[in-house]
Amino acid sequence: MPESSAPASSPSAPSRSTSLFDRAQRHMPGGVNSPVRAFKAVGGTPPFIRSAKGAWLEDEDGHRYVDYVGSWGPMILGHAHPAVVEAATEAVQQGASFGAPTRAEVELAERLAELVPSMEMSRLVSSGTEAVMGAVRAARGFTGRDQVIKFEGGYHGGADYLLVKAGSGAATLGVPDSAGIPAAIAGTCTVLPYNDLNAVKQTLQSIGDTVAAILVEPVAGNMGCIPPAEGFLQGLRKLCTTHGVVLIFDEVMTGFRVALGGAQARYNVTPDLTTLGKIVGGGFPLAAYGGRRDIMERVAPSGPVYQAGTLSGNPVAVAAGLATLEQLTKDESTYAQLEATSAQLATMAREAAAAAGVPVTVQQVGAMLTVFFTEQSAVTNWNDSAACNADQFRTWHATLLEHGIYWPPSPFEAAFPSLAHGEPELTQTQTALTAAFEAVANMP
Ligand code: KE4
Repeated sequence: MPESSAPASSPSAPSRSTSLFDRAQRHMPGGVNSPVRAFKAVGGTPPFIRSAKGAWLEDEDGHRYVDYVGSWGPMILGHAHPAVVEAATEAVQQGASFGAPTRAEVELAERLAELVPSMEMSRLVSSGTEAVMGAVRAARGFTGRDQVIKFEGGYHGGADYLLVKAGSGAATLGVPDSAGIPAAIAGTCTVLPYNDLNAVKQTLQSIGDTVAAILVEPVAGNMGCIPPAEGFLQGLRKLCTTHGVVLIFDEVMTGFRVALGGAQARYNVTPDLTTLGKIVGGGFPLAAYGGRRDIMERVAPSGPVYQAGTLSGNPVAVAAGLATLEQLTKDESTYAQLEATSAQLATMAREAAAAAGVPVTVQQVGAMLTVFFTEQSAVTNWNDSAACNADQFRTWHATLLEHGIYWPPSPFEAAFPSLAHGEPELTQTQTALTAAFEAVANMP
């Protein structure tokens, strides 16, 4: 990360982020283009980021932060990785977008089928939301059924019928059931408690012949990091097969993060369809859905399930995605390194909390983790996560930020270490964690 170049604003003048946030709120809802960025859950002015490199962000006032948001997951290599910058630069010089088939899209579809074998066929889109919408529509078209089962606290993007008891920013802002969703649409979604296999079994026994799909985050990340209970994913697989329901793993967050082949590889459970996003685009607008050939062949133009997109398979985004996957697959030790860094961070948080006498539960799977402010020994579902101490999280987050650590600004998110996080970053993080937990311990 280059040394900060901006002259720090004088203590009395408002920071540049403050001035920009004031301007932003005049012309953008909440001053942001995605709600969680507004720091509503933690308060204060969100730093406006000017640049990033490796594990570091720099804001408009020249403040530098160790970044654990990583653009909400995509930046697993670290920011501005040379191979990704080179690939995207070369691609854009050949033209930004053609709206026509390209070689690179074929190469990425082949790569996805190789790295995620359940994705025999795939369709590229521009966001995780689109990928989930495409997968659900394919499942509905394939089964001729309407109902979708999701889990409370699960977040799958902005499709109307899925913004029901949703996690992530929707939960953060207290609108898990968004306004603007017609009851008839919301009624096509059945919401069950995460990790409750009996609830799924009973629901399928009563309405199974109306259920097109079960949509699940195989490791929950949008109510904090919550691993699947022993046998949960395997049980979903068995129940879906029994009832002719399409099992959709939403791996937009977990794909290439909890293992090279995603959660389905880590837990050895094969879904019928998978959605990918974030990492697969290397920070560019690219996502994908795919899976069983007999389902995906129903998608237009080979079948009657329509789905389209002007920028789907965008050549610059595909080049960045291919370069990212190449970096993730070139070294046998990549995922051991990610796991070790994340486990070290989790241990540091547990130790700092214990030293300050603050009860927390830290849950980590692969390169994602969450610090829950709770005395419970495990957080297994939305109710557990929602019961955590939001005030303590707020104080903790603000202190981390003061000490140059940019942690996800919501208790209902996961933190994302990258391959660029090394000893210098962890050392600064350890110091900040000590201060942050002491601040919590000293709360009135
Ligand atoms: P996008 O439409 O934001 O690309 O993807 C939606 C989505 C789908 N599925 C899962 C499991 C996801 O986590 C997401 C988006 N994740 C949030 C962060 N938890 C995006 C950040 C934001 O909303 O600004």
